[in-house]
Amino acid sequence: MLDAARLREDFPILKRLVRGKPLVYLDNAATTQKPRQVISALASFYERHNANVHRGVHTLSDEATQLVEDSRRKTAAFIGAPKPQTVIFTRNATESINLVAHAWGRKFLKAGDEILLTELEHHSNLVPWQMLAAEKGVSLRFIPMREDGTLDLERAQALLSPKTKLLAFTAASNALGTLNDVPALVRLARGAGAKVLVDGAQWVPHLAVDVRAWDCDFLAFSAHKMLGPTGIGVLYGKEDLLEAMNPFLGGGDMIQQVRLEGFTANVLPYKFEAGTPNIADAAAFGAALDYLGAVGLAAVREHEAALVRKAFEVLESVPRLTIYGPRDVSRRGGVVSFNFDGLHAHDVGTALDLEGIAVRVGHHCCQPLMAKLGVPGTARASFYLYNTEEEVEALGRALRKTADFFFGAKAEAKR
Ligand code: 7TS
Repeated sequence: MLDAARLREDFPILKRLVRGKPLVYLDNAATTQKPRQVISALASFYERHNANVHRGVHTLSDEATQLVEDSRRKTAAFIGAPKPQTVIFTRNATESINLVAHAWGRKFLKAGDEILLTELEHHSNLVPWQMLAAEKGVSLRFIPMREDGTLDLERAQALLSPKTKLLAFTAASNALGTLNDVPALVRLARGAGAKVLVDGAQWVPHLAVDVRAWDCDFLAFSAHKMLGPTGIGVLYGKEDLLEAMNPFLGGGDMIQQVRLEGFTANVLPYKFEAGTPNIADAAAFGAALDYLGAVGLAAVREHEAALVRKAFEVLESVPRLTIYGPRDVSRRGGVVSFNFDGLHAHDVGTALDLEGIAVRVGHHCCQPLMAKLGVPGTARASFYLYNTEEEVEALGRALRKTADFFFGAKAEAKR
């Protein structure tokens, strides 16, 4: 069991007041707060080790290089990657996916090929493929979402064919919390001979992952959603695929040799890391991985599942509230999306902010998913290891107050 009260001591921002009330931070799917261990690692980099990497023979440059490579090794261990050089540091999950679209998609896909996506995708795992499709004459197809927010895997089978070159899907939905059956989806793709990209932005921070067990070809995620700094993302790829791909951006560090007539690309992972990388944040990401590793993802998952169960209990007693996504807690992560009948999600978000409660409102960068639900947006509470049952109760109280304010006595009548 995880001791959230003790962990909270590590997060200075959680002591903040917002509008005179203790901050209740329930926007973790957007970004998570940072423990002082990560903040200190960042400060310590600039105070003690700051230099550029891979360039100098001097001590500071060596130390900076070591710190980045330590983080790379920790990242590889965290996701079960066989070798550190199969871990590429990018800016975020979005850039990781774009890297694959450019460096793999442009080289290996041709007109008439198909990419299979799902209706659950974040725009980050949709728009890059739309751009590639427009450029290369590739077609996009979509695994439909059922009414409960889960994927229709029977339809997936029918959508796969020898034309399908890639299945790209999110492991966990940021908008509804749905946890997809990753092994089943990978098996389906393999049956058609397609490569697999998993968008792990909402999975890797919360549930254990082993890329060898999943047998995915690519995995993308962001450090800032897992206690780490902004500006660092990860792309894991199978080594032979990364070797076969073209470089992404051109410039310093990604080359082995340059002549006026051309260049030879560097070895992995540097082939995909052009220019001065985000050294400080990569170094501090190591501290986030240490922190999560010490808490343990099994405990994080158990804690979030308990918070979601509590959220259902509390929210189901709020009048005129619709909750979206699977009802079965084993099929969802720590995300609960909801709407009041006849109220715009922005009004709900503003009412909650008055109580010091931070949630995200809107389409959550999933406009096609919202269109399928028939709503412009939702309000979304998303949990992490430092959230508590008391905070879920505070959310429930604030929502009941909102219902009273907007619906008055009518609210009770409609229950
Ligand atoms: N994929 C999923 C499933 C996501 O939830 C997000 C960010 C991304 C990709 C992109 O991550 P980024 O770090 O590159 O921006 N999701 C959210 C969200 O739900 N609210 O804010 C950002």
